[in-house]
Amino acid sequence: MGRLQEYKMNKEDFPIFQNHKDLVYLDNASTTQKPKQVINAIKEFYETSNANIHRGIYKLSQKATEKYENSRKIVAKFINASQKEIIFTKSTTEGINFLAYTINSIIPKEKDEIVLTEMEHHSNLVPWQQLAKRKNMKLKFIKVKDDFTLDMEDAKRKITNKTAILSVVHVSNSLGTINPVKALIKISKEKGAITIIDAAQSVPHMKVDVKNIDCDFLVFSGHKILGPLGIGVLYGKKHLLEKLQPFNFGGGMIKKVSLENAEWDSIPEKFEAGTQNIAGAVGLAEAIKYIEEIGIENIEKKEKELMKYALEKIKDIKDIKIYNSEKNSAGILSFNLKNIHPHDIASLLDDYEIAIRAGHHCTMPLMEKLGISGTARASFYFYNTFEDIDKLVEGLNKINEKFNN
Ligand code: 7TS
Repeated sequence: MGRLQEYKMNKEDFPIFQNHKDLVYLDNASTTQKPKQVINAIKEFYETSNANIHRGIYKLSQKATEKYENSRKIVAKFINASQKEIIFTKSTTEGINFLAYTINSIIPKEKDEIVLTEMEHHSNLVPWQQLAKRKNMKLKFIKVKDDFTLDMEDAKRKITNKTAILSVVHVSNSLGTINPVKALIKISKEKGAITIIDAAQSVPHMKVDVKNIDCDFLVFSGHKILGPLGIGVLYGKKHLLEKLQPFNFGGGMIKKVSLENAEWDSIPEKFEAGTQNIAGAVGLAEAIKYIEEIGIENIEKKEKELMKYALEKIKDIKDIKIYNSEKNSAGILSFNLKNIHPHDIASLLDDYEIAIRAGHHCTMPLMEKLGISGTARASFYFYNTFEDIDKLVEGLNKINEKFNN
């Protein structure tokens, strides 16, 4: 068949699949399942190393601090950043909100436009709407073409000398489209804009090198890359993080405090006020080690094969409409069946133990543009199999037989 050798790319390490033997999990864009190595690393942290970090003189606290900082190092290396450029957050959403609250400290007054795309997740839209309202700035949106890719001619028109911020999604969670972020960043740099990448759907699935794409900031969530819930990453270029004002104030982020004033610690501590999700960082680092053992390139390759196979099989289903760019899509399959609401598709597939997502996927403006209320979405990760796709197709055919005959 010429299928990829599966390396460790199977479900063996994932206890959820032992506990749900028939589960066909195709909602990886929402959150991924966790291998036992990640679960054990978190358990081990609490059993052997739990203490608060950066403050204890005692050995246990030093051990916890070492583990936390080592996690930062592992994350940094994974995206080709330096350790000081990695700030732990709660999630992608928190990272973008943090930027929307602090970025004004580094943008020139005469620049008052924020450029996004029509395919942004609400997390990379609503925080900017709020900033625009607070600071009287203007939002502009790069158009999505009929083939579900970005209109780069429109991007060139919309990104101008007035652009303060370009914030774009790397891989669309609704369409799977892989956006040409490097080219968008280059255009924006020429106009002196700050560039932000929402990498929630790219970092877990493909090689992302922040130096290569040359973004100023990049955010992603741990739970979408085999890691635990409640830990995320904000990458920022060192010289910009040094200039940026903190958003959360309190313990752990100061150098010196008097009754009236405070001086900030250096980066990254300046942005990590209060007790951090130490076990979350440890779990995320373990997840990245797991990914590195397989090789992110191998993951990308397998998901491409899964997607190609899925697109080939699914297009023969009666009355299906597909919302993917055939040439340029990550492993996110978006579709509708005639006369059947996407929620009904998801609910009927659930009867066959197939878990997919249905709805607007937190991209309501995109759905409105497409003239639909939502789609059914199957999203893959490396542990998915060709058999999972066969079962999805079989399920969809059965649903069609029931409703469209
Ligand atoms: N940006 C993109 C592109 C996303 O896909 C998501 C979550 C977020 C931001 C927000 O991430 P969070 O970890 O802060 O919640 N996307 C989805 C999804 O597609 N289905 O559920 C969550």
